[in-house]
Amino acid sequence: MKEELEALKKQALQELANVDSLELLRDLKVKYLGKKGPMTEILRGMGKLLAEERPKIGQIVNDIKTELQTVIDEKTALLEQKALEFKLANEKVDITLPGRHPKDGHLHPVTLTLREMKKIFMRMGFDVMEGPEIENDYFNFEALNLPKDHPARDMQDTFYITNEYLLRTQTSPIQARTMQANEPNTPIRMIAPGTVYRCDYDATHSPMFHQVEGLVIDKNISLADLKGTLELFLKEIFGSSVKVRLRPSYFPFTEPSVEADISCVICGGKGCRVCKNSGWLEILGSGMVHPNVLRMSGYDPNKMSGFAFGMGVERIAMLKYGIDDLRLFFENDLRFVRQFR
Ligand code: 2NL
Repeated sequence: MKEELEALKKQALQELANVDSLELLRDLKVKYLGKKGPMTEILRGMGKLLAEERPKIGQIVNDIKTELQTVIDEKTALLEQKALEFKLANEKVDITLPGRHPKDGHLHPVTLTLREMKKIFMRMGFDVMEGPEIENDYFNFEALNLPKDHPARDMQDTFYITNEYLLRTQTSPIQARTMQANEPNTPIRMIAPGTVYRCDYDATHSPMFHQVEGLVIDKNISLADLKGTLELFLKEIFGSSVKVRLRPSYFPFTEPSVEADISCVICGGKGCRVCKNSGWLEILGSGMVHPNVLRMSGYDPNKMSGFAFGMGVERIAMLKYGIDDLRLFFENDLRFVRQFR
């Protein structure tokens, strides 16, 4: 019996020594230590042995079981370690490979143009003020010398929300609000950039577009200040070789009113399709603030004077980048937008 057990142990140890995978190791454990294995068999058959033999054989069987279990545990640890090393060696990630990163976005040409316009005015000492896009009739029209039933209200194709509220048709209400928030006769040097709305849609009009208006009020502000300011701005945004001319015009909120043209940035003034062979492009409207507008917002026209101007951001962007259809800005065709990266 003893010899049989010794032989069994020797065979088991030999097989364990040769095992090289966790699966085979599990099989061997079942084979030698499992419920149907020889050890269990012997222990179960102990009853047939002589009484004095039982403890000895039991001891030997248990010692062998313990020894085999120890070898199996060591072997398991060794094979698991090897399996881990194999994984670490084969599943390594090359962290020096450049990552796949999402495509960079960029600013829309209208935003780029608006930012450039703001920067130029900020360098000239203008404050940048904003206001609500849903305005009331008073700030959008009345305070700008456009009383109810004034024919100039029709020019603007207003989107009304109620009798009193509307989508602002210009950013001038921001300026009227600023004037009224000030102590009377406080000097102002501001621009009012923002989105405005008019019921109109074709190659040169969008129901939603952007404007920059400007307002300067102080003692002794004259049309010469207006001309100098506009000329500086236009030379900054279109290049120093651009020529500027003023023409008389009409706006209800300014008197006198003038429109500014620049020499055509496409043909340099020789005449082309864009300037309709005139050599000039209409670029903005402006004038000296109407005494009624000053008075209504707490400024004394006998002490203070001012100039104001307004221009479309899309129009500036179209001329800067040579875009011939305003609708392109708002169609979200990436083939168009990506050209301004
Ligand atoms: C245009 C013309 C203009 C103004 C806007 C203004 C504002 C105040 C007082 C007086 Cl608070 N005027 N704004 C003046 C003249 C022209 O805009 O063609 N804009 C696109």
